[in-house]
Amino acid sequence: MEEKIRVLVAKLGLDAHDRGAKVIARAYRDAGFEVIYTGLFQRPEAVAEAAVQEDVDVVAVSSLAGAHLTLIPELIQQLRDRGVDDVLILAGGVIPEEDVPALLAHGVARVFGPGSDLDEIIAFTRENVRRRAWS
Ligand code: B12
Repeated sequence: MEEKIRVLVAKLGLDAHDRGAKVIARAYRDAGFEVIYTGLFQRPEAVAEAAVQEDVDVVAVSSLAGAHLTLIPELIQQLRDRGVDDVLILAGGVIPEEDVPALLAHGVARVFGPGSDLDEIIAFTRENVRRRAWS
């Protein structure tokens, strides 16, 4: 049987908007992924640690409170510090277009803004996840 893709849906910092994260978590679950949700108000270190402990294939960060340019690069650094360089990192939420290039340069694979189509998110994730089992 094919192994399920494991996704960590994460909320960082003081951002209390959790609807989008829950919508994304449900969409992944309905599509057959294994989903772990961090809950609100997590520090980048805690999310990186959870990604290691849960051995996830995807870290999916939802950000709506404007701290994406600080907290997402910090999370990516924390992942690198733990030797994690093969997970697919996705971001979504209220992220201005002009901030997207900086996030991509840090290693985010794609940013999905408000109104993003859930099927497209699922398809993108499936196509771009780098399964360790396959390498
Ligand atoms: C509902 C809401 C709230 C609710 C949140 C309830 C909850 N439990 O989530 C409440 C009332 C609590 C709230 C509070 C605040 N809010 Co508010 N809120 C909103 C609002 C109106 C809608 C957000 C929402 O739920 N959308 C529905 C979900 C389903 O959509 P979504 O999250 O965008 O998700 C979609 C995509 O973005 C994407 N996606 C999202 N995350 C991810 C992650 C991944 C990995 C992927 C692939 C895709 C993805 O997929 C989803 C489906 O398409 C937005 C305005 C807006 N238009 O976005 C403001 C907004 C986000 N809030 C804002 C603000 C300023 C605040 C407050 C600071 C207000 C205040 N002065 O108190 C507080 C902050 C509280 C805090 N500590 O964070 C600003 C943020 C501005 C910014 N980023 O700089 C916004 C943009 C309003 C505005 N135009 O000013 N808010």
